[in-house]
Amino acid sequence: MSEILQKLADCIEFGKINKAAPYPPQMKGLDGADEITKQALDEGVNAQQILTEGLMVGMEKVGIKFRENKVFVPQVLMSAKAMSTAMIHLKPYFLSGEVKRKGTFIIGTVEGDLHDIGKNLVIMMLKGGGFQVEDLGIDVAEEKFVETAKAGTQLIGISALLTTTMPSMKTVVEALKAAGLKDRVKVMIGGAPITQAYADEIGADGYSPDAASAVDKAKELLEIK
Ligand code: B1M
Repeated sequence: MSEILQKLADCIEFGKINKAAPYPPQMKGLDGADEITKQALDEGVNAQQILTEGLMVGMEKVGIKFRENKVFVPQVLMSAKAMSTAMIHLKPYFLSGEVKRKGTFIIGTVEGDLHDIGKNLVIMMLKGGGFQVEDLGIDVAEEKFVETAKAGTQLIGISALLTTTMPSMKTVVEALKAAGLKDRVKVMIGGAPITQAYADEIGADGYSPDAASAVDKAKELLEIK
């Protein structure tokens, strides 16, 4: 990994948002995710590389430390904030795709689940891919998905990061069926614990493992070339 991407991964791992941030104490006065992302883009590093070889690497490390109880929620929140700050700089690069509207897409994180970094990345990629996206946010109840779908959408995206909130995806699919919307509206699901087998099990129309392939899957589901 290049030195700048390694620095960026460290900023995410240790939750260094920007130069002014006093946290973490050992990185006080140093550039943070904000400045280093800008610098990497200025130096011509590709936005996709910054995301996958810098930001995601740092977040993966935080995830491991979190699982092993080596860091706790406050530290992970600082990492999430550092990642979101960096993503602001990447947004224009992922949005610079086609401007033509390909279809409408509503997306949210399931009820009980507050994770939104992955969902926000999927939104960026979809917008860049030409979709019009409405973000319902986090902790979205099934009624909200159904009500918004009634107003007219072709595709609903549901994200879940917790094994305990995954079952709410099934609740949404069933609520759409009960409302008579399932034939008109396709459902795509994703998130770290989600698999194609789970999508098949709950009757979702599609699954994608990451934000980039979410665009291809959305096009496939809506039969867009
Ligand atoms: Co949470 N957390 N967390 N957390 N957290 C995980 C998910 C966990 C795996 C950590 C661990 O133990 N290693 C674990 C879940 C274990 C499990 O369910 N088996 C966990 C836990 C336990 C918890 C709490 C319960 C902790 C606690 O309070 N004791 C709590 C739950 C809160 C709640 O939701 N009710 C909690 C809280 C938090 C924070 C708030 C501190 C923070 C979230 C901040 C935020 O999102 N704004 C947080 C974070 C940051 C994580 C980790 C470290 C990172 C998640 C992330 O952002 N990854 C995570 C560990 C990990 O995943 N390594 C963890 C980066 C992101 C780009 O990837 O979201 O997977 P991801 O998205 C990918 C794909 O999955 C896919 O595309 C994205 C880009 O490629 N994708 C889709 C996602 N959605 C998609 C939708 C699609 C298609 C693709 O179509 C619609």
